[in-house]
Amino acid sequence: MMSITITAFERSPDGGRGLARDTRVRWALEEVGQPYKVRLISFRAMKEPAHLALHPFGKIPTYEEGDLALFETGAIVFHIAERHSGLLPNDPHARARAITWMFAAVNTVEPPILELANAKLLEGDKAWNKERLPLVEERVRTPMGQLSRHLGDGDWLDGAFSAGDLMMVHVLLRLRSSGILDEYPNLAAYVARGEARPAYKRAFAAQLAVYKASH
Ligand code: GTB
Repeated sequence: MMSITITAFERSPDGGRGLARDTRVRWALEEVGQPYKVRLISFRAMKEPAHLALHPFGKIPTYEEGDLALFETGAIVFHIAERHSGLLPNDPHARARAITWMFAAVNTVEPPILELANAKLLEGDKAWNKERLPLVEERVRTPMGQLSRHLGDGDWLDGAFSAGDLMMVHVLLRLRSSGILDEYPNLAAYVARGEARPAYKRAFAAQLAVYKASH
């Protein structure tokens, strides 16, 4: 097995809460038991040619394994899940459904959550923000209510824990500080179930160590 190197923020703006997107890649690697190295990148270096050659959009994380270089956490976690056992079921239909949940996490649930984060972080000082924010929050609550109904009293989205749950839990974590996650007790418990996994704990501790070293 080739050695794996990912990139992460040199100084994460998330306060060490594991919200930057390297955490989901760390988590996937921990779930399948693959060791990895981390190259820390400054915001400036992220926009320079060397990093842009790895990540055309100038972001973290990236994933390097031999002469393979990947970006986009959905694709990286999918790659990890395909090459190692533990993150995708073997049954072809169950596997396709788990992959569907990975896409649902990044394509349906994450966009309104990001929009809410942006509305708070980047547009908080705009005169129209107070009027717009409730609309943005409602666009988060709609898929949250639907996801909550789908999950019901299940532990995971489709049977056993999969890469779909890994992506979804990490996407939902970003909502916790808004209070909206706790409006859906079964989703809050679902996220807590993800955070209780030993692999998540190792990933969280590793990103926290980077944060502490930089602050
Ligand atoms: N779709 C891409 C993926 O999933 O890989 C998105 C990658 C992405 O947006 N990366 C962010 C980045 O590099 C880091 S995670 N941003 C730097 C830039 O664009 O210049 C985003 C993030 C930032 C801060 C917090 N936080 O403070 O809580 C959480 C998440």
